[in-house]
Amino acid sequence: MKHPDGSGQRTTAPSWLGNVADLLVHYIEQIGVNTVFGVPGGAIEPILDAVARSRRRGGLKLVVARHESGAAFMADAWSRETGLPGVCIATSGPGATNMITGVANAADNRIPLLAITGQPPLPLFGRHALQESEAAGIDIPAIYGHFCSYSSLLSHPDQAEAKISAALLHACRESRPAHVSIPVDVQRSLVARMPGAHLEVLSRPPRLVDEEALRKLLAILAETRLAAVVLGLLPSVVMPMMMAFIERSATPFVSTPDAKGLVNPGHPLYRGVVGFAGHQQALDLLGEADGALLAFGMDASEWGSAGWSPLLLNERLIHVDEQPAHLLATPMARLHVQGDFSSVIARLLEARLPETPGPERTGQSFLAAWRMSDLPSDYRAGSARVLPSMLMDYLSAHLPPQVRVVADAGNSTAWAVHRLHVAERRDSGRHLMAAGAPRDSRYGDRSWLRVLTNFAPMGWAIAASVGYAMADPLRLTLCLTGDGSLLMNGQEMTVALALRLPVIWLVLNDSSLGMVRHGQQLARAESIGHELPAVDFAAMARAMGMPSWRIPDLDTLRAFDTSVFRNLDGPCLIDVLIDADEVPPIGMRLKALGSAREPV
Ligand SMILES: Cc1ncc(C[n+]2csc(CCOP(=O)(O)OP(=O)(O)O)c2C)c(N)n1
Repeated sequence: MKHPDGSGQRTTAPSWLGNVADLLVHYIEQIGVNTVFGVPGGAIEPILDAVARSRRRGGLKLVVARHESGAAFMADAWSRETGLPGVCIATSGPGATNMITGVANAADNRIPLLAITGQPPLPLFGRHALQESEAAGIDIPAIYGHFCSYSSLLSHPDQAEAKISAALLHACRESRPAHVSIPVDVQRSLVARMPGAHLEVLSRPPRLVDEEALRKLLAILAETRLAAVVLGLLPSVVMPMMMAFIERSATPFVSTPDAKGLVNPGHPLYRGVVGFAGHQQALDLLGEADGALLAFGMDASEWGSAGWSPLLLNERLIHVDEQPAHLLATPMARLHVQGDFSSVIARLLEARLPETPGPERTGQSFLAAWRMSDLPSDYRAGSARVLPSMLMDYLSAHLPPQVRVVADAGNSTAWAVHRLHVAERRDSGRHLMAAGAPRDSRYGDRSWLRVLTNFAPMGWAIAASVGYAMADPLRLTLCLTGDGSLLMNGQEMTVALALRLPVIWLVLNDSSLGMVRHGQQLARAESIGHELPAVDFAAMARAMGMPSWRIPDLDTLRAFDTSVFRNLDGPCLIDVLIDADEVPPIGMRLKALGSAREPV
């Protein structure tokens, strides 16, 4: 058999021969991953060589980010879209430290990721080799070990199979990042054994259900009124069953901010978002209705629970989740049901629970109530600039079917969660399947809004949009971001340009760190540190080679040619100079920080 590096070196037995880097690539491919994200460097050259060999066979694609945190954000988004672990690669030293924010963000949001870093050759350890990154230098395995489910240095080629498969299994089974750091000489070492692990089968988390807890749940629901269903970030594949249960039991439901994209905002039983920038209507439902609250996939974080609202987190709560970490956050619940979502929901559907109609079940749908109450009063007449609220209404009206909106940390998330209501115009994901995308897409085709509820690093959405678009280039990705985030991470836009990915960057340009500015004002704190220079981002995008538009006022927005939203030919940028004074819906965050004045 030919050596995988194409050198012509031949061997008779064994029938597989490659180096440690080839073995790493083999296992990454085995679990179905076809794209890896990274930034090159000397200490990972053999891994890139192995990726190049894989590419020639039609295997892995390498997407080169501009900063390693961008590579991790891209891998994170790619994972959310495909349901497979994301893979990001950085060289030793500064490459590995740059990647930390992206991997930590994935850890805090429980996204499966394999982070790979390089090291100088083993014999140079302890001698101040350039970018030495183990115990005698900047100890990268130890640093990553603080937030990864697995972090290990491969100090001998014979460890490769055990450690690479352990890292991938940890990532997949625990839905968290895992990390391996591989010295460059170990990467090059030959492995003369057939790869023996079967990760394609073993990496799937078992579909277990706590049967006793499920029986208790069915018994409670047989005799207790179900007041509301709370939807957290569920795998999109279970949403049809979930909605069947909600509709059959005629139960009003709310969503957390990150699950808003799974829901049709016009559904007659939907009552809005409970959580950061959420809706009073959602809290009213939880507060007024007596009976059980049945929550699925809720992480009970600050942003995901309206600052741990007692209306949600109380003894009426029955919490169903696949992840023990989510359940640990609700010790006040009446019942925890740990188990695979589709199995639990299937059992609820089989049980045919009695419907207990109440007045709120016939109440007004979220969108209808929203149109009647919030809309007119929020507008501030007379501003020539575009109000962010108005921009959201404009986007709600003009965005095409199947759009995927990715909102950045800052006011973009607040406005999108509170005010962007893209109607149910999505398909069933058939176009994804036609394009050969993985079938069991976890958060894939059904979610139109992607936001973070944990960690929330500025600029995540800019790089994440590249990862989402790589996973599904047949759908428009619209990135809502702020000028501060763009100045922090805007370089990643050039990756989308190089790959001609259909991403629109829409900048809410207010010449300030808007969330900080408004937060200080609302809290009557000192006004400090939020000023940004007035930047023409449309000109910046043109300098990068990207089509762009600048929208300085309302009239220009009204005249804007919305066919741009249907162009899937490559990335472009829309720089909207917004009215910086409209107050964003961020009061809940201030309450949690303890800096809110009453009322916010
Ligand atoms: C990496 C990082 N640094 C700092 C923060 C704190 N922070 C949260 S929002 C924000 C301002 C964001 O400004 P911009 O991107 O312009 O968005 P805007 O709020 O104006 O829409 C800051 C500094 C953060 N979340 N992430």
